[in-house]
Amino acid sequence: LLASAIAIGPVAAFAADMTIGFSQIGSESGWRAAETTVTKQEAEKRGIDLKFADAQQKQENQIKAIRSFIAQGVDGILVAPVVATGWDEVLEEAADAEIPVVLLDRTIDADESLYLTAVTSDLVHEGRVAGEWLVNEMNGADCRIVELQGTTGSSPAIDRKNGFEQGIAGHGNLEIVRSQTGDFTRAQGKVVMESFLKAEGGENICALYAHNDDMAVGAIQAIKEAGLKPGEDIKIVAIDAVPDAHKAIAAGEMNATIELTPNMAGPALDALEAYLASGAMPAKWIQTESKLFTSADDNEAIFNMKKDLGY
Ligand code: GZL
Repeated sequence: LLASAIAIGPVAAFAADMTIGFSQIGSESGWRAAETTVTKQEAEKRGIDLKFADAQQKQENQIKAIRSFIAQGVDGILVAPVVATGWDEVLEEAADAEIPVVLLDRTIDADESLYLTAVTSDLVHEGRVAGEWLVNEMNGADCRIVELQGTTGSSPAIDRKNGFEQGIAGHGNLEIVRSQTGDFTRAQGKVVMESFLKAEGGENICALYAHNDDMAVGAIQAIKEAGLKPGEDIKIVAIDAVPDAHKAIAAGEMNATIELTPNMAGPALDALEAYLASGAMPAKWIQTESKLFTSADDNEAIFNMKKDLGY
C-alpha cells in the first residue's frame, strides 16, 4: 500500500500544486458554454487550480487575461483564440516567462514554437463533410445555398468556409448565393437569415450551411417566421452537434450536423502535465474526431444523452 501511495504520490501531489490560466472566448454558443463546463470538470478531476477568464469575444480581453496569468506565475495557459492573428507579442511574453501555452478548438497564424500544442478538430474536414452531405442530398438537382459564417477572422470561419467549397467543388448545380457572418450566435444567425430571406425570397433559397448549430437554430426561427418549413423548404446543415441540433433533426427542422467534442481540455491538460512533469513534447496538433449525424440517427436518444454533458 505504501509503495502504491509513493507511486501515485508525486504525480497527484504535483497536479494538486498546478495552477492553469484559461483564457476563454466567451459564451457565444451552446458548444462554447459546454467547453467551459467540461474544462472546469477536467481541471477539478486533476486537482488543478484553474483561473478562468471570459473575454466576451474580445481579443484585447484575452491578451489582458494572458498577461495577468503570466504576472501570477501560473504553470500553464489554455487559450481558445477568438481570431487567428495578433497573438505573437503576448505569446512571446509567455515564452519569455517559460509558461507553456496550449490552444483549444481554434488555431492561430503564428510560429508554432509559440505554443506547446493545439487541440482542435480538423475544421476544413468538417466543412468538406457538410458540402459532401449536401451534394449527396441534392443528387444533381439545382440548389441555391446561403451561408452563415462564424466569427470573422477566426480559424473555424476561414477553414469551414474553405472546406465546404471543397466539398461542393465540381458540382455546378450547387451555388453559394449569399455568405455573411452571424458571429456564431443564435441571435445574429436569426437576423442574418432574415436578411437573406428578404434579399433572395425564401422560395429561391434551397439550403443553409451554418458554421455552427447555434446560428442554424436562430435561422430556423427566421425561416418559420417567414412561413417556410426548415428542413424541408430549406435544407439545413451545420456543425457542433449540440443537443438542440439533435432535437431539431429529430423534429425534421434540420437535416445534418457534424459533431465537435466540447472536451478539448482533457487532452490539453494531459499534454501540459506530461510536459511540466518530464519535459515530454506533444505533437503540435492533437486532433479531435468529427462525426456526421443525420435523420438516420437516433437523435432523440442522443439529445437525451448529451443534454446533461455540460451544454
Ligand atoms: C470550433 C469552435 C466554434 C464552435 C462554435 O472549434 O471554435 O466556436 O463551432 C463556437 O460553436 O462559437
